Amino acid sequence: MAKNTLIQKILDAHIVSGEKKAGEPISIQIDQTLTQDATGTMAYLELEAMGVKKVATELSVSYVDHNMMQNGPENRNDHLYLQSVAASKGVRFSRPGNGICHQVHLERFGVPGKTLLGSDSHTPTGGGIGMMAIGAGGLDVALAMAGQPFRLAFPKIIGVELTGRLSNWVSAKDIILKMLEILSTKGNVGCMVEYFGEGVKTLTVPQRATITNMGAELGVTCSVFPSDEMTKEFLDAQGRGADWVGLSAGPDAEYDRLIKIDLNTLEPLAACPSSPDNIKSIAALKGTEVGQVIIGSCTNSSYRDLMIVAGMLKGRKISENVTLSIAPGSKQVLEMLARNGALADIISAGARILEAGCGPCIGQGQSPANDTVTLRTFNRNFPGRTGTKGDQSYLVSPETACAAALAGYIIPPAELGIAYPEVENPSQFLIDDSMVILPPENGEGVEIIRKPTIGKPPVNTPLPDSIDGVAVIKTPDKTSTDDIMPAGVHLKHRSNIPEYAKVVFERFNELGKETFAQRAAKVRDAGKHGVIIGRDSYGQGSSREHAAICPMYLGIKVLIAMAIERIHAANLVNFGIVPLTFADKSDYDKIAEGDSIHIPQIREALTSGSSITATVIPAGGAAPFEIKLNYHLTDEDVKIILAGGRLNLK
Ligand code: MIC
Ligand code: SF4
Repeated sequence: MAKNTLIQKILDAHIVSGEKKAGEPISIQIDQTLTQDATGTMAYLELEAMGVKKVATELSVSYVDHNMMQNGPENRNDHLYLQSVAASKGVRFSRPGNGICHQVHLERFGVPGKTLLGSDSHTPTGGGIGMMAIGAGGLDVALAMAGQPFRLAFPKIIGVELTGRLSNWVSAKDIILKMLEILSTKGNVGCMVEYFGEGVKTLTVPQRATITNMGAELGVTCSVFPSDEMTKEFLDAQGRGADWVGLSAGPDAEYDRLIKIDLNTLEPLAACPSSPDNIKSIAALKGTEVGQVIIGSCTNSSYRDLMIVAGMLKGRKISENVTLSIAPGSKQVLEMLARNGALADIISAGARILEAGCGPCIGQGQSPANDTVTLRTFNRNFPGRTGTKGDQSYLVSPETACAAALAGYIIPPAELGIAYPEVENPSQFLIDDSMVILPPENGEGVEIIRKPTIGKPPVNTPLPDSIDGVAVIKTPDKTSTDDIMPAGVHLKHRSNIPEYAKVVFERFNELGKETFAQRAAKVRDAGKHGVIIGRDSYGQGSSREHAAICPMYLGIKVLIAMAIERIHAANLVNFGIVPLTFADKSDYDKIAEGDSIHIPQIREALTSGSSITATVIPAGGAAPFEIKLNYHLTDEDVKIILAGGRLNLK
């Protein structure tokens, strides 16, 4: 049992209810929230539906960073809604062009020791500055803005002791890729990670943030670094020294699990297609031809990262066979590079400069050609996320990415034969918050702008007494929320559920056959209940609650999987879909798409906490059989599910 950890200290300062024992339900007070535009429109529509007049948090910021292509009116309609609703509810609004929510929040708003809840799975980036920063669905963030505590399970705490120092050309990204090799993306639900040890002192805040950012890929709730002299230096340079407090674990801290990483022994790594935990060394991949390199995303687009890249590119040209695109993390980063001349070195080398935002990371342009290797400094390489079917996307450090852009193939950056660029931590960042619009003291008179593509949050019906279900789809291991609700060209429909619901599970649709949406709607219109059958680690990846809302809209009532990831499970509950798991994992193999699944008296079972047995009637005519199902729901979860979702509970 963990004791005297930093995570426990922060939890102690914020706990509202519950028992401090791993796995037990607790609730914590949330100090700050963040939303981004792709999840934010729904979150604020939900906040409005709850009748909230003004947010109750210390600080809430609404960012625009995902939907910026403005291909058609939808994106700008979203921005106008977000800007006006922010003014009306007391939320700060970070305008398009100001940067990626996690990068900007770290620079301008993060405070050590505070809690941050964000409607984006990479909110844990804030752990780099010593925050307890957690990703959640939009509805949970709306509830936090309304002043309600956030519900989670008391974590198992994984301690990671860092010793030594990174060698030149080895990057913070390689530390988190090492963690992914050790822990994988599966089986870490309910854990939090705490970094400590001598090696921590050698890492700057942006480097720490790269590591906490990709904790999301481990599936842990959050990752936290201590707040030390490095943190103070960063906050001082951001003109926010007054926000600093020192924070660390007790000298006798104990962890539920201990991992040790000697930074001296690390080498450049890559997450190979198509999972962030498919790790190989760059040395082993040497010589692989590369067609595209992109540097950016909330993982690796800080001033430090792009200065290293600029130093590598200075006076050189990129390979003829590669395109190199660079998306800076924030206006602060971009403007500093522009003013100190580094941007000129980048442009001169042949890079294509994108605006400060998520861009290609969420499939907004820059899809690679077919059968081409793309090297990205991003955090996710789920199949098709680039916008190209069958993509070969590798996740690497900025150093490794830039080396490949120069060479045309994968090469350990140290072997390029160029000097390692020394980058000084700025003693003063460029501070200009003019792109963050402050809300008026009293926003009641503000008119909320609703263009025609701004819909309403759909509401579910209460859970029926029994499930008369049909298995509409059976999905493989690690089905991600990108598989459930694709982003890319469909991202602009986030505020329009009937439109977006047409592409649920698009990746699994087969040409010439009925789509998932059509099959689910048929089941629903026949008065039956849609069931999804999932495998291990179902719902990994993004926090998008659309992965619950759109299936719900199509009549899905139950998910049965081997294991369900934390944020997605919470989103299912919030929208009244029952998350169940197989008691015997081998039952997964016995069920086929189209089978009937009957769960008698499900309401009664959930209410009394008794076990659930379902009867499966195979569509092929084989004999019916029974399967046992488990669930891990709090009393509050059951109340929400019975009502058909949180919005039905007044
Ligand atoms: C992502 O990286 O997948 C996203 C887009 O940032 C999502 C949020 C979303 O789907 O809008 C996330 O990580 O939560
Ligand atoms: Fe944006 Fe990509 Fe970060 Fe998600 S992971 S917030 S899409 S940059």
